[in-house]
Amino acid sequence: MATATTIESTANGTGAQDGAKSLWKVCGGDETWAEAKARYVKAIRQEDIDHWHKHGYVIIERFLDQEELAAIHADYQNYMPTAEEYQAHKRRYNGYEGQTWRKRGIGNIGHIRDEFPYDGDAVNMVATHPFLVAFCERLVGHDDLFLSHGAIVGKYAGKGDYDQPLHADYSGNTMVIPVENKEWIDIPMILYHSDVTLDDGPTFVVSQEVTEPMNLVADGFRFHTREQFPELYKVEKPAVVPAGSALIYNMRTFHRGSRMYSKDGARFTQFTAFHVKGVPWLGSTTFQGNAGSAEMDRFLTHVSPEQRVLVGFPPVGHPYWKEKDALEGVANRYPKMDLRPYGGGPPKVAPDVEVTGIEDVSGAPASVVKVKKDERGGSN
Ligand SMILES: O=C(O)CCC(=O)C(=O)O
Ligand SMILES: [Fe+2]
Repeated sequence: MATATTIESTANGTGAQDGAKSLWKVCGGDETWAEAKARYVKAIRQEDIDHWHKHGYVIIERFLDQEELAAIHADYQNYMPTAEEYQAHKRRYNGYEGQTWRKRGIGNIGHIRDEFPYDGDAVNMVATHPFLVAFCERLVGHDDLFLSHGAIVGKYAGKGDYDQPLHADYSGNTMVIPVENKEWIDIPMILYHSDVTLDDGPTFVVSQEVTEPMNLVADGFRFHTREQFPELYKVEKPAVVPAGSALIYNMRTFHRGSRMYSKDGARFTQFTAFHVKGVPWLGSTTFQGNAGSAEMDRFLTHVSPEQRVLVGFPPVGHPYWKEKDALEGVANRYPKMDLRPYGGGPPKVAPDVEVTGIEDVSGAPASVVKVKKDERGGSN
């Protein structure tokens, strides 16, 4: 079992657990995005911002509350087994990797991974959680951000060896190397949806106070092994955290996944990142290619206009909405979307009405065809 000192715990939760509103009450309509973000802005502590600047990472404990976590776990079950299901049906799941495209020929590494967006409001909302967005806005000093990626990951005791060498994450996220200039920054995060003890394969992190003087980002290698850099492994610290916490780090921050020692546990995490908009070498993903999927339709119709902007939707007030057919066409494409903020009309159909749409092979108009859920087409 690992024995390193854990990252110092600062009781820095967002107050969400004190009865404040859960995030999907935001989309439920009793709080606007701006109000929710303002609430979370107040929860940001200067010492956490300072910690991130000094060390290249910060742990925020319990930014999610129990209600949010319960809904997140329910969504995960659409994509991957619980720890108990995995233990009871190992043969069924042993080769299963999830539906991620991010395999890059590295073979089965034991975890299960699925990419954003999802058929699940909780995991969709967490990827663009107002606290995370507010925190990144504070780090960069403006709100011109874009979601870089989102992924849900399950690691299961016995399914794989999750021990990694120390690395920075940039190699799969940019074609160049991340520089120190924060004008061009991509800010990665790991969200822990289950408790992480030393036995559950905590993420280990090394302070940039140690790594920056060594110039490790510029040496051309992703992985920095224990044999080559024993001094780094002496000062790495494990992120031992309660469920609902986040590790917010930097593409120059050295960290690693570690071995699971528990006999039957599972560790559920979500990887997200936000990058400064308009910088072509930042961000691993564009989400325009997800357009027309049931998952993207679900995300777009259930979130606020501000969250849509994070994945590449035109903002409120943009000249796009004045173009001929724009409002009408988008309303027909997404009959559940409220286009009033853009100058259009209210939703054409109620949220619980099942509709097919432009991707439907029958070619039926989006707003009039009712189908059973399991017959649903790819897009509203
Ligand atoms: O799962 C973890 O704790 C970290 C994994 C990681 O750093 C990676 O896969 O790049
Ligand atoms: Fe990593």
